[in-house]
Amino acid sequence: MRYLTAGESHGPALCAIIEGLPANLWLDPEKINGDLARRQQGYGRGGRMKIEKDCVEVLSGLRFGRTLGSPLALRIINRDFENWRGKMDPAGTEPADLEAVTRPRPGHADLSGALKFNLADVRDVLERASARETATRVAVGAAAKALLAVFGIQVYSQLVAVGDVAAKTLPTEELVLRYGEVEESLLRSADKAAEAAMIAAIDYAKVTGDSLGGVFEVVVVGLPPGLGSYTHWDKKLDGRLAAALMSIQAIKGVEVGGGFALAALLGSVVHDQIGFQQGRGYFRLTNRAGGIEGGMTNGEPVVLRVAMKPIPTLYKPLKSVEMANHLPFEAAVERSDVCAVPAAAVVGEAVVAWEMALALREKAGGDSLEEMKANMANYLKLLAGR
Ligand code: EPS
Repeated sequence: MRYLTAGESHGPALCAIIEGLPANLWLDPEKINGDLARRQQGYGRGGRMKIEKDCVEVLSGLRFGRTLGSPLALRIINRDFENWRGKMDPAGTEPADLEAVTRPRPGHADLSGALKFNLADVRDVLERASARETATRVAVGAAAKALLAVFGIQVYSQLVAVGDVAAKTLPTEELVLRYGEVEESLLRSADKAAEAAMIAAIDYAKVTGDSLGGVFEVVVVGLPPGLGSYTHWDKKLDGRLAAALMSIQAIKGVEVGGGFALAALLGSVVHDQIGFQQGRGYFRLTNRAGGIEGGMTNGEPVVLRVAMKPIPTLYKPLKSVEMANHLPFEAAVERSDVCAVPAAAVVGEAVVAWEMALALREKAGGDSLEEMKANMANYLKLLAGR
């Protein structure tokens, strides 16, 4: 199973092609739209989100809501393209008065991208480097979630911090039970006091022309043991999840389970002790490993924490160099998000869902959902006898 995405932020549309979903999976485009809407929410977004109302069109691979086993093609229209006609048209002649962007913004792909691809107009870089691209990844992730749901696997997210304001996160079992509170929160946090403090921090950053990052958590429950593998470096699930999360724009760090904090502790207080119960099988007494040992799921919930840097597009100017004459200038912008950590959490769910679905496809194989289910049932039967 694999996917590709294409699309510029202010071009006509974003697209994705997913190949390798099993046949006979029910996929509701409205459910995909639900996740697209969740990504657009969150306190701290800028003016662009008032223009867009992301909506997926399924162009192939689906017949009356059921996958055919053929590639699924998805399209999300950029409503803002109407405002960029004459500047972002894929065809036609470049207008003589087209203004090139030659002032790279610190913290963006602008400068390195323009040098790497030998592009004179930084817009050629920033249009694709933009986090707008994450809309396609959320659509792809929603398809992966539909597959996971058939096998009782669910993906959740919550915020851990915005800037230096930390929230009390819900432990996994409570997160599942009280997820409605997280979903209703403007900052994906059930901690009301922290939510208010986070909003105040974002408001302050906004009036001072600044931006804020933060930390979010992605949790996956209902996983069988044995997804991923210890046998080779590129099969290790923790590595694959970290790579997927690090590939989201502005992400600077990923922790699995206890993460960096475990490095300071003694082994005897870190490792999750093993228990066994008839009917339940093997389990861990704690979950500091975050559900992954030896690059494989161990049957406990997978818990990942992800750090996002502050958005680099700032109203407050930062020093940069004009590429036309190498003279210094102060980079500032007209429109930006102040904080997009809640949106990034939804994107995090999507890329994690994809990696989990991939690992599940590797384990259960099959060309149809029925074949996949039978293979999975057989594996679970085998586990029940161990
Ligand atoms: C982004 C800049 C802003 C964000 C955008 C990501 O867009 P614009 O330049 O049009 O104001 O709104 O995010 C999205 C459009 C989105 O859908 O999340 C950037 O430079 O990365």
